[in-house]
Amino acid sequence: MSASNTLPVACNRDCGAACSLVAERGPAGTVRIRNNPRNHSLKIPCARGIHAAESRNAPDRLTRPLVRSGRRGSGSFAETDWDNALSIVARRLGAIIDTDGPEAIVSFAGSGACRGVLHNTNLLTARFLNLLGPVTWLKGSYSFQAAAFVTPFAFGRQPAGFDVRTLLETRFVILWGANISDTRFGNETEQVMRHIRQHGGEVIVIDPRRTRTAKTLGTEWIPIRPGTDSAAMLAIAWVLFSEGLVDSDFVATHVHGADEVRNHVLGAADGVPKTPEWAESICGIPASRLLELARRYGRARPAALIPGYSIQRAYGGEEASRMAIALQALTGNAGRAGGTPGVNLWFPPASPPGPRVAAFESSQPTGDSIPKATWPEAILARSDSSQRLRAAYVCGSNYLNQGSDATRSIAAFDTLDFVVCNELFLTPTARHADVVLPATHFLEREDVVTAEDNYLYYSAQVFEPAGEARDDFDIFADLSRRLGLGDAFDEGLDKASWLERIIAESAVGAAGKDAFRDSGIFDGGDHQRYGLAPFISDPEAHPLDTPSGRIEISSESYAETGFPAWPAFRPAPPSDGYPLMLVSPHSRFRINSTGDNIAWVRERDPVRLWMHPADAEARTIADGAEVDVRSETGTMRVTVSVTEEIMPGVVSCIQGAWMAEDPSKGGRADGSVNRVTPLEPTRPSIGTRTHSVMVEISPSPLPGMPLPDGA
Ligand SMILES: Nc1nc2c(c(=O)[nH]1)N[C@H]1C(S)=C(S)[C@@H](COP(=O)(O)OP(=O)(O)OC[C@H]3O[C@@H](n4cnc5c(=O)[nH]c(N)nc54)[C@H](O)[C@@H]3O)O[C@H]1N2
Ligand SMILES: Nc1nc2c(c(=O)[nH]1)N[C@H]1C(S)=C(S)[C@@H](COP(=O)(O)OP(=O)(O)OC[C@H]3O[C@@H](n4cnc5c(=O)[nH]c(N)nc54)[C@H](O)[C@@H]3O)O[C@H]1N2
Ligand SMILES: [Mo]
Repeated sequence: MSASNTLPVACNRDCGAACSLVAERGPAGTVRIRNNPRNHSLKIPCARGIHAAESRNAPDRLTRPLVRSGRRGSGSFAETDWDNALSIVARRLGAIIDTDGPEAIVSFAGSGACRGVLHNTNLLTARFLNLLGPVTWLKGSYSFQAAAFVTPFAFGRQPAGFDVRTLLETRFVILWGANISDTRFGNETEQVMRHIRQHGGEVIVIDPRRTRTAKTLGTEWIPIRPGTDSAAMLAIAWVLFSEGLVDSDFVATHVHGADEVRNHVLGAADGVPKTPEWAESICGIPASRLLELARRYGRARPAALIPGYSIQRAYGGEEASRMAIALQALTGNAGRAGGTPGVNLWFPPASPPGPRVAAFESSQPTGDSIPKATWPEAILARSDSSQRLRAAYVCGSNYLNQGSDATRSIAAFDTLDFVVCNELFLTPTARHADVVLPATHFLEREDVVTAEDNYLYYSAQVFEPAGEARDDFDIFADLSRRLGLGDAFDEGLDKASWLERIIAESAVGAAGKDAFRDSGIFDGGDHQRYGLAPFISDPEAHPLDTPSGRIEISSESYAETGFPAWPAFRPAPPSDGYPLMLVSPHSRFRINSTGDNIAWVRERDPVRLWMHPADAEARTIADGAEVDVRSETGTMRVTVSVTEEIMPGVVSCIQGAWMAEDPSKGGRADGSVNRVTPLEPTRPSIGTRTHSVMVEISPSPLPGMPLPDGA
């Protein structure tokens, strides 16, 4: 650990940003974190990075290995030493491999520390488990499964991402289900939007909630019913086609499938023109407002349409992602400076490459996969067969809390013989493990951190590990040796040597390493990257690797999935008796469930169910009351906030609250929303659809009473 009192660090969390910060050590072990003064002026870190020491120093950090001593999930554990804990893990995993093969082990790696080059919970877990053989892994993404699935049909493998600085001169932006002032999508986006607004631009926010983005950056808030974005977008396309607002020159040279989309939009195919009136009854936006928005959008040159991930974490979310791309292609904005291709701002599957950085190598596990969105079903389906899955390795994730249908998730874990979890805290998932191994916080280790934009960051070690906590790297290296794999995991090099090597082989280079360690920042230079640029400038010389070589807004290949070639609105299946729609967005102060146990976070973002006054009155529910939220899947109890910042007919509860220990035994209103979200995915991508859940809400019978069955 360096002796200096001011050290560069970089936030290693999963928001698409990666912020360079400096940590100043003060008297008596105090540490103050602030923005790195050498950052570009557009870069603003968020409260989670500035307050990272709150989680490092949290009183409930795990400091010793734990071995379960009571029923699974009961929270009864005995502390033990590392030698004993690791020998149990090695013995249990080894025995399962001997009898059932590595296939019986499931990797539950996750995004807890996902931006580190060395200390990366996804990569380290994959590297270790790969050494055991073809283990089973979870395929797909909770974040952007539908978007990642459909985007290659439109753009092929060409990166379609872009730097947000390309939008500085843009004066018309639609943030479609994108709450960027909370969820960030890079650390420049908020400032770029502020700049656009200050220079007279329009920033339109389409969201069922009047978010902080709508309030502080938006010039207009348009509420929309969740899961109906593709209907509103189709109506906008209807106006574009009907009023001559399609950029026919761009379409003629760069776009495939515009005729099919037009036929669908005008109703030639099914006899239903997708007019603003048609859309109004579905999405709740008045037809006149849609018409007027479409005209302004169609005439603005350039216009940036920026979807959030929310619109595709919904039933039929694939088609919302496809329509966002189609609109930007039809208006020529995909090819115009300051326009966008209609993909998300933070889009790992399609980001243009950043600075070269050597990897601590690890491929995806080579065994079979099960879809991430529906993993409990896959485990339960096999539980009585010869292919029974027997063990889970959890690292950097809180799957029991974050996957849909918590009851099924717990039931699935209960069929496993052995669960091991590397964690900083006793999360609901860790509580269901047999062995819990205390892991370090990112401020307790040195790393190189990657961003989605064109930078690399250096993160120094600021604190000693809490108690006996160890780096995941060391845990896996030790386990590998105990499993007879020698130094296959670390190749005989320690962490410091790996980092030297990684930095030397990166764009930083051996010559630049001292400056990098000193400033914390390596600038890749070009911040006007636009992944589609070569194709846009010369589509004949640089065709996309789609079948037509062009942007395919209707796709014959997509039709092979069983859904229409063109994007079409797909309503969520009816759910009798559950009239309200629930969304579960991401909290400003947490990262998913990370931070829910931190007092600092809880004070700032208490878990509340937002409900419109009209919906509350109809159910005689008062502000501050405890309510039961019921879906076909389950029940959760939560405190209500009656507010006009959500549209009628929709309720909202931020995701990520930890499930209380045993809610059936009495009443803590934990607001853990995945008690009510269904496992039935959106298709064909098999993605989660946590933003289109039908619920009914009633006052809790008596505060503190047990929840009804199915909770
Ligand atoms: N502060 C913070 N930032 C984060 C995260 C975090 O947990 N906290 N998580 C990170 C991760 S892992 C991800 S994947 C991203 C998630 O990014 P998103 O998926 O974009 O984030 P959400 O908060 O789920 O939704 C964004 C907004 O969409 C609205 N919304 C919900 N459903 C719909 C809909 O059907 N249509 C429309 N138009 N709007 C809808 C919500 O009210 C919310 O305000 O954020 C990343 N950034
Ligand atoms: N209802 C609903 N559910 C959702 C969503 C939604 O919008 N609505 N969003 C979904 C999305 S987009 C995502 S990405 C998932 C995220 O779900 P998860 O991937 O489970 O992410 P987190 O909840 O942040 O849990 C990460 C855990 O990693 C731990 N951790 C942090 N650093 C380290 C480390 O260095 N080592 C180890 N071993 N552990 C570490 C943290 O303590 C934390 O418990 O949730 C999904 N769930
Ligand atoms: Mo995510």
